[in-house]
Amino acid sequence: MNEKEIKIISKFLSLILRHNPEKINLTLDENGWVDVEELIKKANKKVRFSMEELEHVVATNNKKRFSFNDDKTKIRANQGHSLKNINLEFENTSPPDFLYHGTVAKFMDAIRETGLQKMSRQHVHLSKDLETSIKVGSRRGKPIILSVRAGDMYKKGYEFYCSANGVWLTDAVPSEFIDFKNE
Ligand code: HQG
Repeated sequence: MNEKEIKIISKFLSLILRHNPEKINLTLDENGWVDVEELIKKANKKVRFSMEELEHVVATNNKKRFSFNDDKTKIRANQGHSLKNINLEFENTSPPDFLYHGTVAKFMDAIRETGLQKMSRQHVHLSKDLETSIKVGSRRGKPIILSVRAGDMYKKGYEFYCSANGVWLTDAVPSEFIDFKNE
């Protein structure tokens, strides 16, 4: 498999495991898992891959987007779902004092007004390092990096989760906890 083929499979997995399993007539269980054999079989009409190729995509994915269960009979996306009612069994965890969010200028008025909202995802996504947040923001244009006083939020009772691939998640960030000085 070359990089291009790996990317096609990875994008397809994101679509199926986060957003639209019905596209290939699959349903995720309540914790977001699907049976690997069934996935490979049902994906076949759209994107063809073997178990070995799937293992390769999971292992090399730049953001560790997917995980197998222990015996590799099931697979799920680690975060990023737009599907509702998927319980990824996150545990409320104390975050670093500061987390970062990369965005772009056109959203700033709304963010000032309503804070960070989860929009179409299940959570607001935050990064522990600036570099990652710059990459996330750059997907949409010239990045603006906001720092979030996550430690203060946690002390006030807001919940934080760290996904299997190290993305910090929370329900919403009120603007009082956002440091706007970096824009
Ligand atoms: C913005 C990718 C208006 C927010 C990335 C962002 C990340 C608001 C956009 C992961 C807003 C939502 C997540 C408000 C936030 N009003 N706009 N109140 N609050 N926004 O893609 O954080 O490749 O859902 O700033 O690398 O950009 O999918 O979130 O620009 O890790 O694995 O609304 O997605 O990873 O966009 O990215 P997204 P995100 P994957």
